[in-house]
Amino acid sequence: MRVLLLGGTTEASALARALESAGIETVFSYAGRTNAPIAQPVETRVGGFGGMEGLIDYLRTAHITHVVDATHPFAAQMSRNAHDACTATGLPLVRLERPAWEAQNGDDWLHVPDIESVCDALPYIPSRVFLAIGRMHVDLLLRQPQHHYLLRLVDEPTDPIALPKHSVVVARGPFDVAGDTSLLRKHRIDCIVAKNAGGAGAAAKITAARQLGLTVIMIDRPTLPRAKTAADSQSVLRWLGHNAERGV
Ligand code: 3Y8
Ligand code: NAP
Repeated sequence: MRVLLLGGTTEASALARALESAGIETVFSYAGRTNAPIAQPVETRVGGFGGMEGLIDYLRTAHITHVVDATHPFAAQMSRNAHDACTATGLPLVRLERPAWEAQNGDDWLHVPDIESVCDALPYIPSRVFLAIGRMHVDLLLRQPQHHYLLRLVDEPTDPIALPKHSVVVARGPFDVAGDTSLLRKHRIDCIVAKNAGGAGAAAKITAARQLGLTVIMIDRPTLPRAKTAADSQSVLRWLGHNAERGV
């Protein structure tokens, strides 16, 4: 058995530790989006595969027998490629999925279907907005230049940020409620833009927003192809045990 673990999330790192402890041969895969991704206790590869075809080639040349998609719920292209490549090769695939966050008492959420819809949900009057969606989609907010944006990025930005009024905080999660509460207070934030990432690593800002009575513009998840899913590491290990006779 040789598992390809498509990673880049808190849950993927926890699963890598569980697979290593179970003595299951594993290759952890990063896209290579950050300068210094967290080291993993298993063999690790960094970089894209070259689309679905490149992934199919990789699965064959690397003698992969099982694929676990533990990527972020917004890493939709990777999940689609993994689904299509496993369908084409007949390799077993499971997706490690963390439940979406659900609004609780005291939450003030505005749901938007995708990142492109965030702008229309922002208030018109100049506000102070915590844009907690990384660096890839910042330019979409240029249509609302009147706000002051707080950006939290994993690495120092290499290109200038086009938003006329912004501050940058460089930090890698997982984050905690005390830290996010003081961040929101220090920057006098009025509203937060967040992806419905689920999981614990990004949830602190949602809890802090509830406690501070702030509006959250919540971006709903993209739809992914149907696949076998698992909720935690133990379910994946059971799935691997169940499928041990296939693909070896
Ligand atoms: C490269 C691996 C671990 C994984 C930790 C989780 C938690 C902290 C919270 C906020 C939101 C955001 C962002 C975020 C979080 C975890 C998890 C998570 C959100 C690393 C990592 C990689 C990435 C890529 C990066 C994206 C960006 C998104 C920042 C490592 C640290 C905003 C998503 O500069 C860039 O290009 C960054 C790109 C994709 C979204 C974007 O579009 O900018 N994650 N994040 C992975 C790879 O190369 O394959 O560097 O070690 C992983 C983590 N980020 O093991 O502890 O599990 O969700 N990541 C979002 O949720 O909105 C930050 O600030 O509150
Ligand atoms: P994406 O848009 O779904 O994928 C774009 C391309 O990046 C893929 O087609 C693939 O390139 C490559 N790629 C993505 N994940 C990869 C992986 N784990 N290993 C190897 N190649 C990968 O992905 P994304 O949203 O940019 O996310 C990139 C990484 O950051 C993923 O590991 C994800 O788990 C992590 N992450 C993303 C977010 C987020 O908000 N999107 C949040 C936290 C962590 P090829 O087509 O060339 O194979």
